[in-house]
Amino acid sequence: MAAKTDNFQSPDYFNVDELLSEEHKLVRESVRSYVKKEISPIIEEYAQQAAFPQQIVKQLGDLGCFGPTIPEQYGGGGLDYISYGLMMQELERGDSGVRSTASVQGSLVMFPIYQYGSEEQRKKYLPKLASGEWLGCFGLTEPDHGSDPGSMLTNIKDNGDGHVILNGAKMWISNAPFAQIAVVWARDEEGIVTGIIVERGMEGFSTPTTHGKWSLRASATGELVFDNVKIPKENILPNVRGLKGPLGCLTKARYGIAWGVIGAAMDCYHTALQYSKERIQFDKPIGAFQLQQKKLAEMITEITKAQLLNWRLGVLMNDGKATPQQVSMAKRNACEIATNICRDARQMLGGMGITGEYPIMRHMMNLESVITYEGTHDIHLLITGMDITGFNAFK
Ligand code: TGC
Ligand code: FAD
Repeated sequence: MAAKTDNFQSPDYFNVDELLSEEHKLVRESVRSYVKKEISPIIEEYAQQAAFPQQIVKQLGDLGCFGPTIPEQYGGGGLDYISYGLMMQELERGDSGVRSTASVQGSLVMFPIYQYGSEEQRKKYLPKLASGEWLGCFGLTEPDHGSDPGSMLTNIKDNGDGHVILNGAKMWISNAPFAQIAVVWARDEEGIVTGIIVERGMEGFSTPTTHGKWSLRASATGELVFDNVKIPKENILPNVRGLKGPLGCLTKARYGIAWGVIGAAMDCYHTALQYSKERIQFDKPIGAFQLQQKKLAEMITEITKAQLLNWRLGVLMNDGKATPQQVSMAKRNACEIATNICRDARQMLGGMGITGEYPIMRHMMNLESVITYEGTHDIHLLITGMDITGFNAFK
């Protein structure tokens, strides 16, 4: 397949750019240029082959996409949440799998080590993760416990010699097959959820690859299997206990997804708009027909609403005022509208819409994962439902 030229132009119908600082725009431009140069030309081929483009790990580290909100002294970017959101938007405009790699590394591996780790753990792991020298993964979901991680079975037991013994299995873990370390959530002997850093090479630890995905094909997914893995106690994250530990990480990553999927939606809108001006049927560009204009008008309306919601959420995050429930609403809304936009865009391209000549079908398939992971669409609806009524409809 020939390498692709990327002529993406970002829609900004309500001049949202005026709400951004010069730094925000610079960050966005640098990630957008990177995606045009290094991701768009190759990503379709990797997705078709179901292969992970390993070179992006170092590239994303060099670009500052790993842990952009982590302080610079640990190798992070020291940036604000709007910069972080814009980075995720641009990466996912390229491919959800690329954004996934960055989300997991920054929000689910670096964030817990920074927030819940000891100073020694921060110094040992964060700079290597920030630079892309090491890749990390996050193990919460288990084969029998997905939406309900509080029922997890994976456990650690004190070995009495300064080590714990880890047993259990995690499933659906992004980055697992290539990760040097895993932040794993397991029950301790009191039954309390605890975070622990597991390193590749520890005896009894393996990461089998998950095959056969029709979605996120350019992202590596695997299992984490722990068979009596002996781990030094100093690998336990000392500053958090309970399910709020992993859920706190998810809030950061879900925030990034809310921005990210709008990138995928913008790419599909841009592609469909261009196509509608060029494709002639019944002697007219298809963009001149009302039914096609309805699709495009609704796409840009939803993109614009989501851009404004993301910006406002970013301001709340910067002020430390955003609630996890607000993040859930933004993640759910963004995934829903992005999924619908991709489907409409695909239809606008007719038969060409199902091919790898255009990015739409890839985005569409990717979004089926994104609307499922980090809390399914229905779980986020129930989070909003509980927040507004006070009734818990999960259990
Ligand atoms: P619940 O009793 O509600 O909460 C337990 C404790 O956690 C606190 N909490 C949160 N804290 C921070 N952020 C959040 N989003 C939080 N949600 C809850 C809560 O206040 C409580 O604290 P405390 O101090 O009282 O102990 O817990 P529950 O067992 O009833 O479960 C609630 C539920 C269903 C909402 C939650 O478990 C959930 O979100 N389920 C979905 C699971 C999920 O999202 N898994 C994601 C796995 S990771 C992943 O998918 C990565 S993909 C990455 C990629 O490739 O990009
Ligand atoms: P289930 O929880 O079994 O849900 C099945 C259905 O039941 C869903 O529709 C759900 O909404 C519904 N449901 C469940 N409970 C309720 C309820 N109380 N009320 C109403 N409906 C309900 N996990 C990680 O830990 N780390 C990762 O890096 C990671 N990466 C992933 C990458 C990919 C490509 C995928 C697909 C998943 C990944 N996940 C990861 C796992 C992901 O978070 C879970 O798939 C997700 O949380 C849902 O869990 P489940 O698949 O077990 O579905």
